[in-house]
Amino acid sequence: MDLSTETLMDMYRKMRTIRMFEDKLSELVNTGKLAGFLHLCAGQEAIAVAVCAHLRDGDVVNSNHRGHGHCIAKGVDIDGMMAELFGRSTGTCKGKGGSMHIADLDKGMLGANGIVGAGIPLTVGAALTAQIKETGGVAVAFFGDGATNQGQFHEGLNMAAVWNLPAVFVAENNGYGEATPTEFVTPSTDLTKRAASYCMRTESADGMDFFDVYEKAGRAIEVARKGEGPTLLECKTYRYYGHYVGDPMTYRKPEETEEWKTKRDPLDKFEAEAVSRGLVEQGNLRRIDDEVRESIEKSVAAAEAAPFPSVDELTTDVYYEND
Ligand SMILES: Cc1ncc(C[n+]2csc(CCOP(=O)(O)OP(=O)(O)O)c2C)c(N)n1
Ligand SMILES: [Mg+2]
Repeated sequence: MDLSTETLMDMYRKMRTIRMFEDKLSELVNTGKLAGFLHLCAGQEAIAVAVCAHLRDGDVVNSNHRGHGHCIAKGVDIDGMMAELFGRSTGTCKGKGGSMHIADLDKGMLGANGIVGAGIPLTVGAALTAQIKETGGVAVAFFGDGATNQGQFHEGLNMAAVWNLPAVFVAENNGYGEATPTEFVTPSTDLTKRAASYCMRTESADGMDFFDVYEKAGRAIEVARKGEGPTLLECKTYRYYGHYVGDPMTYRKPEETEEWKTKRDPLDKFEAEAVSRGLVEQGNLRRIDDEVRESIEKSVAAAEAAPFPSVDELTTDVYYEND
């Protein structure tokens, strides 16, 4: 494996930040301190971090409604994100986007998206731009299993394949779309089969295993960067929270969730492997835990103290003016 101790610790820090960010949001909503409709990605951290580890500054990602992890993995600042969720003017989008519309173009984060599947054609467009301008850039779409039943998925994959675009389509197959099990609405739970009709290369990874995703995403991104076409990368995973914060979760048994949490947790798995191979020291990981916890607490305090956008901000950043 080509990962240094320093890089591994950085990967762990990012995964731990996503986990603690999501756990904190759940607590804030449940204690009435934060309002809004939130979809948390705890359990799915390894995918975002392992994929984004291969991306460069000029590369871009598109996300979905469950997008906090993708933002953090692509380098969006958590203070800005927290303030955004609190609707404050210091937020990533000046408090006017919220959870499902966080975008940070400077970081190559083209946006979370509340419309299931909508990040896919945006990714195709970004990949086409990279191809035409010969930037060597790669565009990545993160989406769920449910999105693979959308027309946008099929149209997007078709176009990316026909034009041999530098794109990677990352399907986070967490077994459910809202309360519906994947097998109830999708003929095969092996989503890579869907790429066959577009003659697209595929990779299938254990989304709970950072190292597996890292290896397969690395190949897919390298192929795209070399101009050898797109890949559909399926990552099998699980979301620990419900579809949204407040979901009563009557459609799945608590034992099922418990099994994933206790036996397949991506952070535990990463730690067990990295420590047993002598790549990182456990004490350093605990130090990172403490630092991340403190940074999340600070981001909440700063967000709560920040002002709301003023009324004259209402019509700014809404329409693009061509000057
Ligand atoms: C076009 C569209 N249809 C329906 C919805 C309502 N909706 C929001 S999330 C979701 C489920 C998405 O499931 P999946 O793609 O598997 O992502 P997950 O929530 O599991 O991460 C649905 C149906 C929507 N937002 N957009
Ligand atoms: Mg899903």
